[in-house]
Amino acid sequence: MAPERDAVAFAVNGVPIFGPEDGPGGDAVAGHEGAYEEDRQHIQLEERAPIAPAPESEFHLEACLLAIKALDQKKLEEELTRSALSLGHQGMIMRVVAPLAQKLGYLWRLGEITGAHEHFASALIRTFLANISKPFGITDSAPGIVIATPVGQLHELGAVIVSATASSLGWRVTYLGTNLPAAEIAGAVAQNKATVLGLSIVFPENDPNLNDELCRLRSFLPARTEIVVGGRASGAYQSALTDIGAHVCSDIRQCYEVLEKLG
Ligand code: B12
Repeated sequence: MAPERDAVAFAVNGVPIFGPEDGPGGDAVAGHEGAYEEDRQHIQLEERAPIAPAPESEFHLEACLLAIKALDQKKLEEELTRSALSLGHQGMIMRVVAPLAQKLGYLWRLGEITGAHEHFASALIRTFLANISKPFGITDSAPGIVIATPVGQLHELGAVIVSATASSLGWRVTYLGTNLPAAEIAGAVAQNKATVLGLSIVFPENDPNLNDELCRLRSFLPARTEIVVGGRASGAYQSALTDIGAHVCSDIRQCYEVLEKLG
């Protein structure tokens, strides 16, 4: 039961003085636990600290970060391989690679790593995931998925992570890379007889053309093609995504659930 938020004292002029839990953001923990119904504007931090990983994956995450800070390609490959061996393919994606990509942005923003570290890590993770996804030996009868980012979306890791996820679940993946116009994406869906299209939307959150581009893309696709969308900026295009009937995934765990349902 949540305690009442009463004044802890009164000033000489009768103005109530509240405890620190009533200061801006001070009741975040209680709010998180559901103890209070928040009735003030929520405080939005510019960039959320990544969710803490499970203890066994934290070790791998830290080791990868050290390798990235040292720009040590061999070490990073070794650490990613070690995490795949100890956590499995899905565990490595969900508990090491996905939080690692998010933590990179966080550290970059703090000035703890540079753009060079970020490019180094993105390039290596991309190749690593592409290589590790190959041994799954997908057959022609497997359900097909095309994965891309729409025009103006240049960040690739979300799409790469989803491609690796889909192939680990037995999908026949056609990965198209980034920044592709609607007609090109729809053409690839038709050519490879894909039943699902996966789109990653990461940055920017305010592209005035993207809503129309998404609607155009829907109109080029067969009605039965399911569209699955994720990425940190996808919420900014929610109304267009609702209009086109997209399944929106807020994280990689949800991506697994949706792909398992559609497969
Ligand atoms: C790598 C990276 C870069 C690389 C990209 C290289 C490449 N080849 O992709 C480089 C260095 C080029 C770059 C450039 C820039 N970047 Co950048 N970048 C990143 C970083 C570290 C990862 C990006 C990424 O791919 N994320 C995708 C995944 C990993 O994360 P996610 O969006 O949360 O998605 C999760 C789920 O939603 C799901 N998911 C994602 N996609 C999909 C799709 C489907 C279908 C499904 C089911 C699920 C799914 O999987 C993810 C894992 O759980 C992010 C940090 C971050 N938090 O993302 C910053 C970040 C996105 N970048 C940022 C910025 C500001 C920039 C620049 C403007 C910097 C600059 N001043 O030049 C430029 C913009 C370039 C442009 N025009 O777009 C900011 C954006 C802030 C904002 N306002 O939104 C971030 C958040 C960093 C930060 N903390 O400030 N970047």
